[in-house]
Amino acid sequence: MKKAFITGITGQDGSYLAEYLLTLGYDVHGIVRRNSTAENQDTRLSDITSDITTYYGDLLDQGGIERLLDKIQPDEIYNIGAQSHVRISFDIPQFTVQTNAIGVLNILEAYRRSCPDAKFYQASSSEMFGNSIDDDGFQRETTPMTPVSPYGCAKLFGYSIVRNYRRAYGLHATNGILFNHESPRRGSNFVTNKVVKTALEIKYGLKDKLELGNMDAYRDWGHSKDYVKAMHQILNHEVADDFVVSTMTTHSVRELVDYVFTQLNLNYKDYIIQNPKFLRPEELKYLKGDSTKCREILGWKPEYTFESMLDEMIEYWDDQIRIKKMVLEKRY
Ligand code: F7E
Repeated sequence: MKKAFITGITGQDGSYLAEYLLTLGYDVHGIVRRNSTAENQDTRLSDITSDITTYYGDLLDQGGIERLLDKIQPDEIYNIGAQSHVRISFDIPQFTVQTNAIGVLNILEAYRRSCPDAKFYQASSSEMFGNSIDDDGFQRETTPMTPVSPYGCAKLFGYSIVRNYRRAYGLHATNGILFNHESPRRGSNFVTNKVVKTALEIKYGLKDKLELGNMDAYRDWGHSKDYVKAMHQILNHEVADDFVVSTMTTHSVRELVDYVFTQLNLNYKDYIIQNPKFLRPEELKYLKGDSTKCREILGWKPEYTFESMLDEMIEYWDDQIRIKKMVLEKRY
């Protein structure tokens, strides 16, 4: 039975990855950060809590990670834990860099010393490209990386140190350069889930407006369930390498909003308010990833489209908001 160790196991990607690895027969271990309210911390893992082993741990605590890797001796390590919100990285830049850059170095050092024969996956991000675009309108593995946020700068360090450790120490250390990926498990302060959840609240009369930042940014949005399968394939490729994972299509935030509101028979123009609070000091304007390398070498391709991914989120939030409305009506 193969053993996997996952940081960020309580998050969107970590929870889907844990579920996927269980279906493949893995023994799944992961770390959870200590929080004063333990309740709700592992809600995304509620279906599998008895099938996995979790430990308290933190990417900033290199000694703790090393002791765990020593004890577990995993075959595969997935470093998905991070401060993952780009706008918030402008509010808490030092914490973001500690976690997303030094945290990667911490786990790499622990891996190198405790279980160097394991395979390692680093959650790298399309945010590392910043506003670089190749002449054909895509970003790919060879596109220059010029990040425009503390988050992107920290992720670029993580990506680079993984490549450095791969070459310097002969480790099987890989990077997945993942473009945006969403699901009903996405935090509701990311734009997809914020739009879907608020649109449903508007539909059920619980809210009357949606406040957004820049609606003219473009993103290449896929589904997290497709992307965790790519993580597993990247890590298990015989040669440690770096791969872009994307849908190869792009949509603006405005198109996203229009699609969701139209599905609910609403006109978004009646409800949107622009709030500068949600703008970023420097914005990444356009992402469209070329994942040809991943598709040709690993045989990966996404099953969800932009529309089917959003339809699933709409269905999920429709149930949640209907229940919330019923509870509120009973209470008052
Ligand atoms: O923003 C615009 C915002 O926060 C998408 C993370 O997973 O993907 C994600 O980062 C776009 C941006 O994701 C609001 O300005 C407008 O242009 O959903 P987001 P992100 O920043 O692209 C990358 C690949 C990662 O690696 C990250 O970890 O939507 N936008 N109005 C807004 N965004 C938010 N959050 N809230 C708004 O009100």
